[in-house]
Amino acid sequence: MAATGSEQTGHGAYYVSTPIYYVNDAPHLGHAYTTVAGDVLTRWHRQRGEKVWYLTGTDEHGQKIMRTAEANGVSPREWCDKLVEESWKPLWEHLRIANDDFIRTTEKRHTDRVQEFVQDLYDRGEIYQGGYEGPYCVPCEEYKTYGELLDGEGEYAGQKLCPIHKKPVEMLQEENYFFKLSAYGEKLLEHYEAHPEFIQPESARNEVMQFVRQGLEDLSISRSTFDWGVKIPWDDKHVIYVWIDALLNYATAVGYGSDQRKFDETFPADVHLVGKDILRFHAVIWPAMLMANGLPLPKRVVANGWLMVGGEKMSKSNLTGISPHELTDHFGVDAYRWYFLRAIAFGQDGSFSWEDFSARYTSELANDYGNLASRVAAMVGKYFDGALPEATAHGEAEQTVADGLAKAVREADERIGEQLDFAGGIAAIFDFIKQVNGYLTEQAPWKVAKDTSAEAQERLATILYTAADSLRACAVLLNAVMPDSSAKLWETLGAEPALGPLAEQRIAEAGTWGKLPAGTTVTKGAALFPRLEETK
Ligand code: ME8
Repeated sequence: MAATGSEQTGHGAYYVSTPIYYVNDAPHLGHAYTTVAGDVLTRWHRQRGEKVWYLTGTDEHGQKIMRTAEANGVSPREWCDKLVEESWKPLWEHLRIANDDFIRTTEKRHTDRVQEFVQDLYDRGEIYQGGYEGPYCVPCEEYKTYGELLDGEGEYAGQKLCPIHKKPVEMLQEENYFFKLSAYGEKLLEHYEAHPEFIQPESARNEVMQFVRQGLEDLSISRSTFDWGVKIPWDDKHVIYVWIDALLNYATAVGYGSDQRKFDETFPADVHLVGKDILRFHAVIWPAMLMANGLPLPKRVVANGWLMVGGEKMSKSNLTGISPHELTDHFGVDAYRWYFLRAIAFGQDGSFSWEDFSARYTSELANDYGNLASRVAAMVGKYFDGALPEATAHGEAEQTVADGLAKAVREADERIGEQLDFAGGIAAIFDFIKQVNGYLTEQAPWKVAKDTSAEAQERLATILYTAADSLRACAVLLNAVMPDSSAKLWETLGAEPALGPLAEQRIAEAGTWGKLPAGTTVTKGAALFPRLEETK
């Protein structure tokens, strides 16, 4: 975990969260998808010069984790410790996730505050004791309604199945505590109406509104049939329902009840990133809990679509053996971060295929981008001994490139930074790369170089400067998505001594033409995106 948001003082951090993931198993491509998206968003905002707080973590209580640990013959705590340290944190480091904090729901800083929050709701009369009976899905950790259940077939014939997990539900009957969720339906609808951006994308907003309009039931918030959880403070025969415990991580991790200053400058979240499966928890239950407690609501809950393999939602059971490591071994970490955001419109479902990844890698990363960088470095080396020449003959063709860059910056900033349209923002940057390639093909510097007249040499210098300054901007714009290759390119261009560290380059200035000063030392390093080995 590389905490890059160093100066976290003052007011108003841009606060982004991922779901805290269940640690019943190692992370898969779906978890990494949401986490990489959050990382790109937060790195982008850091390069806008904003203060940022990026939070991820793990959800460690509840029946699902307890049963998995039991099945593996260890205590839930041992199970979680091992997975967090050996699988989750290492994967995030490997993928260059620059989160500022990692919260585990078994930490005391969390559990104490969860108890306080729930006690406070109880004192306010928002919680009462009652009984409930209904079908429960342990993998979802959620009571289901009878209407949404599927009829089992084959090995599950005669049983009712969870529509998400396609596994039999269990009938639960319990005396437990209830949160008066039903009292918040109207207030939630008013909030959705007044803040159309609160739930994104639009399809997700519509689904939630329709659900709330049907009327909300009170929510059972405790369990007494097992004990792997946070105890209800006034009745220790019960543990707090894992979802109430989990949602509160967004408050406890940023100082709720412990560091008021930090809490005030960070909470509420600007963006809660979630998958579609857990949208209702974040867009219905979580804001109702906050309303009940008099706390401010998050600005946006943004749902990503499903990553699919062979048309099925990707999860442990149908992962077909592809782990994030298998992909990064072959394509590299940067390409991995880039591919899923580039290939799938954020918010929509998308199918992963090795072939599509290979094809895009070769055409966009290796050919369009990587080749451009190595050709330009090679020509500056060959014709100018590696010293970036001055652009003294800046003409119409160069101005068109400069205009193209300004447009790419505006579009990428709006799409990535504001709309979370990662695919659209990355496309704008790669369209610019194509434009620069087209410019080089037209200007053919390798032909101009053959003419030794002073005029031709000035043209040659201008063409290569134009391409190099374009690459300078690409390194800045792609740093959030592909930090390693951007750092390599920054080094190739000899930019750091003149312009300072890459991470400190501002998005707003990336489109200012001519930032890379003439005279920098351009070196031809290893290929940014080497050709793929034909192993698959
Ligand atoms: O739900 N496609 O944890 P979880 C896209 N602990 N995203 C996917 C995905 C897929 N195929 N599979 C998983 C939980 N995800 C709770 C959250 S938050 C207070 C508690 C991502 O381990 C997506 O973000 O089941 C989804 O919402 C999340 O992983 C579910 O992770």
